[in-house]
Amino acid sequence: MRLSTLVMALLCSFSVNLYAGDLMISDGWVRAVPPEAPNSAAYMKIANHKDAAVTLVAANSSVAKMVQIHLSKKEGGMMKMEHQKEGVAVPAGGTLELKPGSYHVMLMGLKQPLKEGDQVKVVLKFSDGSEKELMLPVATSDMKSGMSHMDH
Ligand SMILES: [Cu+2]
Repeated sequence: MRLSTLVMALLCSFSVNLYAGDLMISDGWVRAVPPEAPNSAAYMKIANHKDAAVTLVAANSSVAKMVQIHLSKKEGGMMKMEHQKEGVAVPAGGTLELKPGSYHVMLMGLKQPLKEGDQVKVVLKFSDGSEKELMLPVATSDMKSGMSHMDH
């Protein structure tokens, strides 16, 4: 009995350490745009290691006047973007992928040009009160689609 209590305690502390991150963000990038472009978007994968769903409720960035979470969808043959006012849930144990043609963090009213090689700070806010501050590289969608042109 004593031993199993000890083992339980060890297991618990182990899992607390292992999942201290809870939300893991990877493969983040921001789309490079021409200098006159008013908007861009940030993409990333958000893995939720908690046993409860967490919602990405908001985001902000110093490079844009306004930041919204959008979903691109096809409607009547046209691509349309829909503001996700309630945020987007990341299921327990699941991953939310923000990618071109789907969910994205919309950077609206850019205050500066975004060119390849730049770094952009983006802060994500979640329903559990946590925030993630990211430094994301600016890249072209070509580089990220797996069809990069390596000939130059
Ligand atoms: Cu958008």
